[in-house]
Amino acid sequence: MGFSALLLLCLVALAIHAVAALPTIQAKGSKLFTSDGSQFYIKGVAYQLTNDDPLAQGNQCQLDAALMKTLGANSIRVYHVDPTANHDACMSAFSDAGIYAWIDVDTFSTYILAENPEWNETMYNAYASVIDAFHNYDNVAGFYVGNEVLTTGASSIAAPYVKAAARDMKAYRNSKGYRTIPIGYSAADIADLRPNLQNYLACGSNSSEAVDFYALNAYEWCGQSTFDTSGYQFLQQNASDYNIPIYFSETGCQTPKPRTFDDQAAILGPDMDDTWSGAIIYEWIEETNDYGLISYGPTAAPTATGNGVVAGYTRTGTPTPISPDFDNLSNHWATLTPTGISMSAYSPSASAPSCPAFTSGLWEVSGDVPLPTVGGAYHSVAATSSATTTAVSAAPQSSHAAVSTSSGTSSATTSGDAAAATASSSGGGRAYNQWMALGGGVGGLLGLLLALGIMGGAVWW
Ligand SMILES: *[C@@H]1O[C@H](CO)[C@@H](O)[C@H](O)[C@H]1NC(C)=O
Ligand SMILES: *[C@@H]1O[C@H](CO)[C@@H](O)[C@H](O)[C@H]1NC(C)=O
Ligand SMILES: *[C@@H]1O[C@H](CO)[C@@H](O)[C@H](O)[C@H]1NC(C)=O
Ligand SMILES: CC(=O)N[C@H]1CO[C@H](CO)[C@@H](O)[C@@H]1O
Repeated sequence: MGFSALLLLCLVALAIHAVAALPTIQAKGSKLFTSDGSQFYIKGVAYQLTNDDPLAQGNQCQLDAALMKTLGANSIRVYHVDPTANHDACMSAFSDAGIYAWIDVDTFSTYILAENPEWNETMYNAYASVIDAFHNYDNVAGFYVGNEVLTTGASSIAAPYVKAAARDMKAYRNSKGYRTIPIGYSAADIADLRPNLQNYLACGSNSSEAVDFYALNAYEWCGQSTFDTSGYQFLQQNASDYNIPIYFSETGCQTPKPRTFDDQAAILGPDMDDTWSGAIIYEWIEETNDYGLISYGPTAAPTATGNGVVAGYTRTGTPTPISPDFDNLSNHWATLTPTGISMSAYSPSASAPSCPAFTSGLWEVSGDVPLPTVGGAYHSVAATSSATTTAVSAAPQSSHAAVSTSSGTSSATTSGDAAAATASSSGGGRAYNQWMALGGGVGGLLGLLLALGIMGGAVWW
């Protein structure tokens, strides 16, 4: 066998490998596309089994990816990763199952704080290291520079820091010659901030300074509801002229049970599929917050340890679907396959929204202000004047009031539950996790106060 035969063999092997890889995801205008030119709609699941990086445990990923494939998922969202770990086994397990990953680049020690926002070199380097670690996997769909950083109008002073992080990570991605993996933000669904935050992160004449996509964690549709009564019609109205992709980065109210996931028919159907790019369901594993689609075994004592048990739940092993929730979601997704438009036939027409004006207590950023540089500060007019001390106790109340306004009178009670669910799961749960992770000191105390404020708010309703 000569050299050229060997070369041919190598080329064939390469070609087979290339066929096996998934087409990559990119943003064009307000839509997501695969590199083979089809519009891409997310059917996703939030995947975080413990505080540790779930993409560093190959065997576990294989077990989970196989069942996610039967669910009909094409995406996962992962909140915390360790850029120094090896992710090859997990990323190929998910790739083989046709599943993309949406990854948060911040973690417990590096996320942007709403009350005391910073965008500094430590954070820059940490976010960049996650992009370095993952950019080479074809099935990385996108990165988030933040999750639910802003939760009140007063905390809008943190928005320029979020936007600066996106600007710098996009520039970093481009400077390294990485493919244009979309970089965006995952927002809490706070009616007070709607549509200001959404517009702010996309606004301005320089698209290098805007996020590549905007994603929303929304729990408005609970039990028997409809596009018109759930509040989704307002989400749709606010997004119909949006110039960048928008999707649900968390959704799936879990009261009342069983979960029916009827909202998927609105998101992935004619009501919304011309504007929205799908949804990620919160969440894969069943744990205290009771949003799980699967479990790994019976509940354990809260203090039990060993055998993969953390905080009362087994978090490794073979996943077992929770019935009927898992099948309900699977049945919906099997019937919902929007095709959208092909990339070549699509000419984006929407221009960037205008930057929202300063409105005291609601949006405290004055239009298209210069963004902070790394290590630099942005000084808004109101940053020194207002609500820093009242923000924690005011937050749950204003989001509650806002949600019931947005959802219409007939569903005020259920939407109140949705707000409580959001606060105690993704908001309160995250604050609690942050407190756990920080352990003590000033950060721990702040986390504890946040957790008590948000959870106390949820109970107080
Ligand atoms: C950067 O900001 C983070 C998050 O606020 C903070 O924990 C860290 O101490 C800051 N680092 C530096 C070097 O200022
Ligand atoms: C757009 O923003 C980028 C990143 O801040 C900057 O490097 C570039 O000079 C800006 N372009 C214009 C035309 O202002
Ligand atoms: C956005 O939604 C809010 C309700 O959440 C509604 O009051 C407002 O009119 C909507 N704005 C647009 C531009 O559709
Ligand atoms: C869409 C769907 O599959 N809905 C089902 C969810 O589960 C309940 C309880 O088993 C069924 O009644 C629904 O038909």
